Amino acid sequence: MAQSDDDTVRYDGSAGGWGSVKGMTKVLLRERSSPGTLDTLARQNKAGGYMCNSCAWGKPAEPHTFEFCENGAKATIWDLTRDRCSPDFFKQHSVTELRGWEDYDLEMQGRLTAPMRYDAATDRYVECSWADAFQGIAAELKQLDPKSVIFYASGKASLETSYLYALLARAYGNNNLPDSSNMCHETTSVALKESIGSPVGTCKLDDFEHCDAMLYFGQNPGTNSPRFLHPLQDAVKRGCKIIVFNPVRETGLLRFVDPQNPLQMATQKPTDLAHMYLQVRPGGDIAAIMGLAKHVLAVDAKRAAAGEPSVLDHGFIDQHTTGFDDFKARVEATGWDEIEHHSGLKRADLEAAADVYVAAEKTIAVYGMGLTQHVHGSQNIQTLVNLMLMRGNIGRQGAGMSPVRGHSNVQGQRTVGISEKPELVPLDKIAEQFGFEPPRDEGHTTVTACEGLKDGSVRAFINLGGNFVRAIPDHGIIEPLWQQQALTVYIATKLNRSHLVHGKASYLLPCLARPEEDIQASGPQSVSIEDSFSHIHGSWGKRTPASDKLLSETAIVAGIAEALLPPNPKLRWRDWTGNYALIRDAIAETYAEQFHDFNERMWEPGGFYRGNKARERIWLTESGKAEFKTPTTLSALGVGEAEGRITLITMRSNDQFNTTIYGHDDRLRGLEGSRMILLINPREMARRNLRAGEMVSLVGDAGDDTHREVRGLKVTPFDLPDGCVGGYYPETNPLVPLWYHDKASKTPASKGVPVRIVSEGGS
Ligand SMILES: Nc1nc2c(c(=O)[nH]1)N[C@H]1C(S)=C(S)[C@@H](COP(=O)(O)OP(=O)(O)OC[C@H]3O[C@@H](n4cnc5c(=O)[nH]c(N)nc54)[C@H](O)[C@@H]3O)O[C@H]1N2
Ligand SMILES: Nc1nc2c(c(=O)[nH]1)N[C@H]1C(S)=C(S)[C@@H](COP(=O)(O)OP(=O)(O)OC[C@H]3O[C@@H](n4cnc5c(=O)[nH]c(N)nc54)[C@H](O)[C@@H]3O)O[C@H]1N2
Ligand SMILES: [Mo]
Repeated sequence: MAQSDDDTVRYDGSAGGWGSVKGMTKVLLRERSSPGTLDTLARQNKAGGYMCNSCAWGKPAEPHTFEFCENGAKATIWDLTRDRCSPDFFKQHSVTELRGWEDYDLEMQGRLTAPMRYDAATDRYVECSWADAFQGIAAELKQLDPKSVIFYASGKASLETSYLYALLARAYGNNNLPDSSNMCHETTSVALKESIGSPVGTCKLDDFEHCDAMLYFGQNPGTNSPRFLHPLQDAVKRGCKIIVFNPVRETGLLRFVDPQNPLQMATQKPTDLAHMYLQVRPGGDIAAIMGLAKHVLAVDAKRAAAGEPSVLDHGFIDQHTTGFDDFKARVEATGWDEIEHHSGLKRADLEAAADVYVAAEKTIAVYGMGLTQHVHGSQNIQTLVNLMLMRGNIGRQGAGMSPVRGHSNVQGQRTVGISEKPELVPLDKIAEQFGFEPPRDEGHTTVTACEGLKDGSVRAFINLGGNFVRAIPDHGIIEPLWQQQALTVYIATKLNRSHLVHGKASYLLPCLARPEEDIQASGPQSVSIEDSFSHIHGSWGKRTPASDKLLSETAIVAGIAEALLPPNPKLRWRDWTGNYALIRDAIAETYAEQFHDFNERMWEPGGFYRGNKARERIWLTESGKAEFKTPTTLSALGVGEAEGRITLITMRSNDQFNTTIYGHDDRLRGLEGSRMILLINPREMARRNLRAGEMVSLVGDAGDDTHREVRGLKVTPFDLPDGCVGGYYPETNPLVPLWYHDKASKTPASKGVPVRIVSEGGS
């Protein structure tokens, strides 16, 4: 930790370097990881090896000696702990008692070891057989209206499991297949699809070897995708310029010391990453991008007057796009004063950034939750697409849109059918392939599923991983409603809070983790996942399972399906469980163009590419062209300014994976020891008469009549723009209203939450 000149807390070190080695070692020692963990790490993310269970960053065909990062290692070590949360543990602790524990302490109990059902008489989870679990779940589900049951997935389970899970929901009778993506990159799936006809990014990993500039919005690679730091460093060394738009000065975008480079480790002299770092106000990106576009047009006009070549790609715009004239008119009509006001950035800085964009022949736009988690998140993304289209920066090497996905297989789950949107799934093909009529009506998203809990129409929740109740907005309101359900089923590796606020009947079904060996009737099984760049990789688990009572996620899904559904010779649950290659054959039949020869191709180094039409400039949009979408607002926030109101960004620390908290530090931001903090700049502190160390509450200020509050936050001076504060997810989730989400995709607006600060007195 360091105190800067203006007394804000910050980190003076670099991303990577010895800090990352220490961070990893700390978890390695504390987690008492089992012998062989280091072997597993050595195989991580390499062809024929094990694909990390952490983030979805690409896996290069020519990997580094160690193709894992501090946080990927933490995730693997976390899975391979020697600690066990066995049925004995539940004999000692009632569920009501455990509900009083901290989330951190729950997961620290270690791996779940045996299937359990909730016993109301003793208020305990008690061990049961797998057969009893499957029969019990099926009996409950048969009594319910299929439309009242949700099949949620957190984006980790393999393509094989996910495909079966989606079939299970549809054969049972619904499209209620929301996924963690509904809180994450659903904005991308909707906005990119509308604009360029692709729900996923258009880049491949090797595009980063060819780009001249990156426009880098709201994504934090140092913590959330640290293996990205290598391509970023290589790009900068080649002369590529990275322009960052982020309210927080994230260390991972400023300085990197490559832990695999002995010389750099010895000298600890970092590579400076960002060429310009623009601390945009939260929700100010549309305005910032309009500013960039405005300067591009101004430069173009100047060049035209001087008889010089245009900086716009007119050939591309004419042949491949619609809507340019409208967008251009809006940009020209937008004043610099509005742009500066909403973005919080200076005209001169935006012009300098646009000059870099104009000078670059090839540009990649990178983004994450800073763009997707806003009320006008779709417009954030679509305005960025517009800027890229102006210079033909989509559909050629070294250029394109690069959303950085979260969970390790979240994109893949959508690819193979986990989707509440029937139009995204080849339902006719499924009907033909499996001889049942899949439902055609729209299923529930995460947000509408919560609304269903509120109005009582949702009666049961099957959870393929995740910690739904902690991850969602308004969790203080949803938690009690969750408990009124007839049934909750949790397929999980470790205990978490969602398991303890169960429905009337509840089952806790422990599964193998991805690094573990999965032996079925035909022998050891491999699985597959899709990374952020639409490449599919095989993954072998080799480690001895945490308990001999664990089943694979695939076997659990098939077990429920077999007990629940009427016999259908085409739904070969038992054969599929016995041999996952047969599931891959079924996937290859449903998605022939993308997954042909799946079983062979999945072992290609670097994975196989399933293709993306937008990359070939074939636009699967309504107009058949790439569409410029004129934004209707300059602010991505859902409410305007008001006296006392301030915007909260909910953040991830370097010591967490979503709701899993590894520790209470946030090394790369220089923060230590507590997650109950409120980050705020000294100017805002002075304006609001706040002292460093003082305890405050945050109170929701979204303008509805629901009271939302989080107490006990310690005021911590931090370098942020005016008008905003930072707090951690999931602790501050009770402040995010359920209805406060992206207009088009319903992704909760977790980066632009309106709140007020209330002093608690004392410090
Ligand atoms: N170690 C670790 N790795 C992870 C995860 C984890 O929790 N821990 N989570 C995984 C998952 S599921 C996901 S989705 C990804 C998430 O990875 P990211 O997309 O990086 O998500 P966040 O860290 O939530 O926020 C990203 C950045 O947005 C910035 N930001 C906030 N508001 C704005 C804004 O209005 N505009 C701009 N331009 N920037 C803004 C924040 O300061 C932050 O640096 O990471 C994945 N990887
Ligand atoms: N305020 C706010 N809210 C947010 C966000 C934010 O930035 N701000 N981010 C959102 C985002 S991007 C996401 S993706 C969601 C995350 O929401 P979820 O995906 O639902 O949550 P996780 O915390 O990733 O789930 C952790 C649990 O998954 C289980 N688990 C871990 N590994 C495995 C496995 O291999 N198999 C199975 N079956 N289970 C496993 C463990 O029991 C663990 O406790 O949260 C969202 N919520
Ligand atoms: Mo995510």
